[in-house]
Amino acid sequence: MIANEPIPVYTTLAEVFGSAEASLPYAARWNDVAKEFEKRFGRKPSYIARAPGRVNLIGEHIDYALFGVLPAAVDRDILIACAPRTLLPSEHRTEAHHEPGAVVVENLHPKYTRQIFVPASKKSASIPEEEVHAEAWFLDINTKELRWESYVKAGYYGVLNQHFTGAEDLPVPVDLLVTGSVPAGSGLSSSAAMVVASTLAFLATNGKLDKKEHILTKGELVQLSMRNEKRVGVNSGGMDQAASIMSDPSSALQINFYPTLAALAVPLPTRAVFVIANSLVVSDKVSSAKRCYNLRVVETLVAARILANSLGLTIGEKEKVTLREVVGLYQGETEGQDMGPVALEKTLSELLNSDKLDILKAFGQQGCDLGVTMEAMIKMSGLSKAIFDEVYLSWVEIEATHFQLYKRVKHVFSEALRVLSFQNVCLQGLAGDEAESLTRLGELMNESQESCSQLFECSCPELDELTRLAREAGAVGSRLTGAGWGGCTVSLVPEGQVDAFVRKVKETYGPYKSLEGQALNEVIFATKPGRGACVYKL
Ligand code: NG1
Ligand code: MG
Repeated sequence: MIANEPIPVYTTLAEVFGSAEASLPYAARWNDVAKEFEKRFGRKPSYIARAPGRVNLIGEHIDYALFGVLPAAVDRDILIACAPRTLLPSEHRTEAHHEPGAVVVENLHPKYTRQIFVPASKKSASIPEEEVHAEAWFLDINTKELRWESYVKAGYYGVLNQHFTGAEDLPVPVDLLVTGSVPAGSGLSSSAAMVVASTLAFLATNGKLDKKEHILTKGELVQLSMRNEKRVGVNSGGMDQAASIMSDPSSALQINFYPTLAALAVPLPTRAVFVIANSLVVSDKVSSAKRCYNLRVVETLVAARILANSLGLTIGEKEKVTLREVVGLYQGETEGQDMGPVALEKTLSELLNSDKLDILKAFGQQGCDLGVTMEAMIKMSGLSKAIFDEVYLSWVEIEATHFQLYKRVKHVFSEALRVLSFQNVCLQGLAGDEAESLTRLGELMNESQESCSQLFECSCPELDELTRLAREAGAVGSRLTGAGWGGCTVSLVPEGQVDAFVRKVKETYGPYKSLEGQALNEVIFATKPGRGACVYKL
């Protein structure tokens, strides 16, 4: 079980990369960040925490409905060089960065300026009793706009509140230096890479990673990082953190979230090359969350309850049931049980091919599904307005006049089926015929793109165009990857045809026309599955 493995802590770069030879192309970057840390903070770093970005091959916007997904880590990553500072006696703490748990964080990229922040301890502060939440520490995170340090703070939040609960137990002050090669806002999950690396950096500098009583596992780090990332204001599922932490260089990673987090390595056909191409439209998920990402989370959750009602299933009034759970209850699965892929495939197909989802439609005068209004949606949920608000709206800000429940569920169920089919092809091959396997995988990716674009409405004109051009340039399949609304595409290209493919896309996609050499390689490049997060102890 990958989830039960300990977080790797290495003491040489050869271990980090599997061999001294494999570490060669990367060593300069690791040495640079360590040297620069020493120059800026006057001592060597104690650790470098590393977390990679990921590409999602298939299974978009279904992780928060608790259906399985199939991503792989990429070799682009975030590195955080870090070291604790000695906590001075209280009379010598004359500046903010001397306080317990204070953080000084810098970034090698000049665009991201130095930040200093100090967590507030609710234990020591004179906060009225009723204001004290269950959590012991507070960090001010801006959830309205995208700020780089928010991800560093988010990673710290859970470490503070999970590991510093006793009154005597104080976090050390820490210095951090960040460098990243995952393009931001591109659907390759630079955000999860930042949160995971930050979580690891704070665990390591506080000596919490390999305590004698308890060695942290990959599964535990996924859970902690998932909760941490939500602090930034996007109610994301767990795909990115799981991929960043549990990936393996030999294969893609099938991640299941239900009934518990589990990951399985899925080998990819040997002739399959996945090429990432950036649409160059920046996807700012934080600022657009209320109209895009978080709205989709609410739509799929409310749809799950309405569907459950119409299927005659009993759901507790305050329960935020997911679509995966509804499918399980419908099939007669008991809590904590997993019906397995064959039964899941059967149940999902049955629901999609019946008229059972029609309950989610709202027909307008022309007979087309216009989506339902807030009022109609509350009525359909069978809940009072007060309870509806509490369960579905109190924790999130959304903005919409109509909610597209039918389209969203149709996407989620069909996408979950495509993930199962994709895995089957990878695990069994199509009677050993590689060309046929690639064609089938490509078809599934194209169907996924169509569904993201038409049903889930998370594509954009540039992503639609770039995936179309990719197919014309020789990809057997092409789709957006990550949340969408901008960012990257992933295309499946048969081995040996990658150079010609890249050339053709460069000639036809407008924003690439003037790019050459390294600049072109920054926006369109082949990738293979990379290794998961680790800590390097210097
Ligand atoms: P990106 O766009 O890579 O951050 C987001 C979510 C995932 C998943 C995908 C859509 C975060 C951190 N991650 O990915 O959990 O829902 O969108 O499949 O927001
Ligand atoms: Mg992200």
